[in-house]
Amino acid sequence: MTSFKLYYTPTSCGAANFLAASIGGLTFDSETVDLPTHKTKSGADFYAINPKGNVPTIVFADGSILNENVATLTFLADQGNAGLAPKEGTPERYAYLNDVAFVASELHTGVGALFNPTLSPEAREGAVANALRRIEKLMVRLDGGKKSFLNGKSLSAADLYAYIVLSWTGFLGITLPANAQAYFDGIKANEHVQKGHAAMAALQ
Ligand SMILES: N[C@@H](CCC(=O)N[C@@H](CS)C(=O)NCC(=O)O)C(=O)O
Repeated sequence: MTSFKLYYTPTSCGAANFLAASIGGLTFDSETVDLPTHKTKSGADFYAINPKGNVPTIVFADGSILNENVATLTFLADQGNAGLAPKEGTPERYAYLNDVAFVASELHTGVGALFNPTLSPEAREGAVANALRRIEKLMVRLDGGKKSFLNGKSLSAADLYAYIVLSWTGFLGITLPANAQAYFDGIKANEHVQKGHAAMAALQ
């Protein structure tokens, strides 16, 4: 197995990567980052590790990094043993990439935009409506809530990512539609997800 170190925070999108690595049974080094100051827990300048300053960041033994969720989650899923991404070259693989790219480009950006403290009340209203539209699109993929997982069968790295993004609505005071809340609750209650959270909590 490739050795690597994961930089993350317990509530950001980086957490989905910790869960994917942990659920996949990977042995890995990790460190949390304080995003407002861009300092790692041990006090290092995070910009010196990743010039973009964002988590997730995976640093490999040769010093190279990955720091986009589509790539990091897929790498972790492929390295692990939990079937969090389908095999390369299969139709299921492209469907998985379609899901993880949707979460990154639409769901994450739509919900994440609400953390901007400079939004005027009008702009915030528009941003909430936009985030809810993107959550609705997620629910279309989940057949309105009939499916418990994006691929209709089993937990994938795309579900872990969507789950973490949906968790932000709690901090933001946004009420999820009932079907999205049920999807979120189902992923949260998943035994593998629970174990992943416990492994993360043990490190804090
Ligand atoms: N383009 C990246 C964005 C990742 C991202 O937005 N990370 C956030 C946490 S959820 C972050 O690190 N924000 C702090 C910063 O960018 O300085 C991706 O899609 O993976």
